[in-house]
Amino acid sequence: MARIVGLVGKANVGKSTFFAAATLKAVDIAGFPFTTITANKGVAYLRAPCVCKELGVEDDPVNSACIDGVRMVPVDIIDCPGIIRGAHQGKGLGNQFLDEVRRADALIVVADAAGATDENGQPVPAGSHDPVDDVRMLEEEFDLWLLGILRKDWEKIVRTAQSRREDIGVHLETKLTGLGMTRRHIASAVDNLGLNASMALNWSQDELSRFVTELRKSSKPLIVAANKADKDHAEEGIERLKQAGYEVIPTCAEAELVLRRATNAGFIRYTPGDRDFEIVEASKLSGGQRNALEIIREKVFNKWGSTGLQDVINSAFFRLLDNITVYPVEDAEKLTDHQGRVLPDCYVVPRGTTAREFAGHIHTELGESFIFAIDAKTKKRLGEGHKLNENDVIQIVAAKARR
Ligand SMILES: Nc1nc2c(ncn2[C@@H]2O[C@H](COP(=O)(O)OP(=O)(O)O)[C@@H](O)[C@H]2O)c(=O)[nH]1
Ligand SMILES: [Mg+2]
Repeated sequence: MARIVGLVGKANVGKSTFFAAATLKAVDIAGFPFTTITANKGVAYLRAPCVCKELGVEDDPVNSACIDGVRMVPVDIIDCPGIIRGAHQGKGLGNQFLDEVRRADALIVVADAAGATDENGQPVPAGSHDPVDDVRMLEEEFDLWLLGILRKDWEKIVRTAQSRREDIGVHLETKLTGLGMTRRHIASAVDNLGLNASMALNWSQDELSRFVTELRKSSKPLIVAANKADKDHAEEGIERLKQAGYEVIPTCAEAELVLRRATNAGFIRYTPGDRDFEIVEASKLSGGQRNALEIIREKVFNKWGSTGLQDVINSAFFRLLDNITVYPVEDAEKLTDHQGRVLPDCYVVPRGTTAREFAGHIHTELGESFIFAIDAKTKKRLGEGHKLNENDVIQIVAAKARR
């Protein structure tokens, strides 16, 4: 429902460190029923202002956590295998890489901003490799792979569409659904390029290539995590990435991992996304630990404001995927579930989700037997087609009550 974000990039940029940090429970969350965790799929958390503040109530969260009015809401992310040149021909873990990426709805491209690793992830002097190349390689490999898939059946697809006088989108969609690409993505790619879909057989190789690139951009939007921002020469790399037109956020995955571990050990107080941390009991820390924390403060917080991880995750889910947070309740007056817990859950859903679709997200039966919804803030009745807004608190009234 909130869709999935994939962590991608070449070897040794810090993808696994990012994944470990992002999925390390920094908060206590009772249960999150609809997530299956596999080897490289995990639960990360979005940071959102909790509606409890706005409503002036004390909440009792279940599927998420509320830390001083900040909701940490679970979302799915996957750590994809490293990509190398030639991946589209199956080089390295190419096939595995593309199999993971096809599941992702948006990508966080982790890059080595310090430019201290070459194309294959081998160490080189800092500043000697341009991180822009790494993002480009990923885009190029993906595009070549997609082009290969499309070329295979291009004539057949286009001829079928033309003979039936149907839009190519209809036939392309069947071919591309497994890649997370829909008719909407196809149509927007055609439109953005000003191509004529009914003349698709006459598209030049160049037009087909540009179509593929546009399709990737609309179906797998990306943001760059300019990682290792704590290292020398990182500013240069970050500047280059920005100049190249990418949406870039400086990150320090390693620092975030240290901070979450220190939080869990009770050494510091820190909520992911905070712009500083507080040492709880300095006497508990060894000299080395205190030193490490001071370095993080100096090289990360004083320089960049935060570790950047939370900003990247939030940007991917809220901006790239245009999701909103919505709070389901079973009693719109008391704002509770059937156990009397106030604002128990917070869901991340695409903007434009209707009241009935939201009911279906909570429980299939609830969607099927939907009668109407109640906006707990205004107490107004909402019909099935009503589009929900950010931070709505919604009661679903259905024929078959959820047990
Ligand atoms: N200085 C610095 N090193 C980092 C950072 N993130 C990861 N690393 C280091 O980079 C190396 C590669 O990290 P890893 O997560 O295994 O990269 P992956 O191959 O992309 O999954 C490891 O030695 C990490 O400790 C960071 O933000 N700053
Ligand atoms: Mg890794």
